[in-house]
Amino acid sequence: MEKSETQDVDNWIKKLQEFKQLSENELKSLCEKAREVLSAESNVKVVQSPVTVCGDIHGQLYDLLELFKIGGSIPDTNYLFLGDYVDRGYYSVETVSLLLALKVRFRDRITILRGNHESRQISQVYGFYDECLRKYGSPNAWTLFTDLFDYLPITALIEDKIFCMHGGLSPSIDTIDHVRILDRIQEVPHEGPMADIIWSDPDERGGWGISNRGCGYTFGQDISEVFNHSNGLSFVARAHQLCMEGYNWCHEKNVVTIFSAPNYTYRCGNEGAFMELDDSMNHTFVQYDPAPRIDEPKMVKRTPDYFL
Ligand SMILES: [Mn+2]
Repeated sequence: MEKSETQDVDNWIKKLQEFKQLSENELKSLCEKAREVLSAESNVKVVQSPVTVCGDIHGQLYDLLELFKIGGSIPDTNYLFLGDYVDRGYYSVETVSLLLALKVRFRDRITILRGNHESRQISQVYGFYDECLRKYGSPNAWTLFTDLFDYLPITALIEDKIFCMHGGLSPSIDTIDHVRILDRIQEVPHEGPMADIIWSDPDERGGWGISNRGCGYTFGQDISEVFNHSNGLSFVARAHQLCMEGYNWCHEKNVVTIFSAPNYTYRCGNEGAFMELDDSMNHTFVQYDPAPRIDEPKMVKRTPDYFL
């Protein structure tokens, strides 16, 4: 980037950190730059340690800024985000704009994968479309964002040892090489390997199961063990499910779930967490509580019934 462009992006980052949205023209320019950066990335983004791995954010900008405060800011700390930046929370527009601006400014310091909410179909239903309409006065911003989401990579591989995605494994994928040859530049499909990677969940039942989400599959410990063994992996790291402690090991440490939206939807009472990997690939989980906010609803703790 030229110096003036770098200054523009730095200004956007500053604005967004102050909870100010970008203008539609700035957003258009940001999405063009981000498309260039993301389209150069592989379906399996190679990531090196040290890196900090984060799960769902869902428009909770106060908590994302808190996460950076605790975990270190970019570019001093490297980050890998596992998707679900939008929907549910009050600041989806600013949250996803900030992550994209950081990606454009520091492309080697941050990796952002695609979650099931980074899609046209889901974000029309769970809040992002309405927020774009409210904040920009037309669906243009939502169209810019969702057209860009098609370029997000779908998995990352840290030091050949930790395979990362939003959802989980797929019955149509036995090897990581198989992910590399998928055509990912499209809306999240309803079925097939790309849908499974973005939608699936680990389960206590063995084998493959039907998911009650209507997309993806459930997979048992037998599946995770075989996949990790045949791909030479230590474990799979994914997001997509609320964890009361912010993270949750399952399948005898073959799979870990990371969830970084504390008090999800302002009522779940859960902690957020992220996973720090040092340069020897040792992992540490850092848990955190919701950041104080001035203009969001009072926090009500209640047990969730069902969350996507
Ligand atoms: Mn999800």
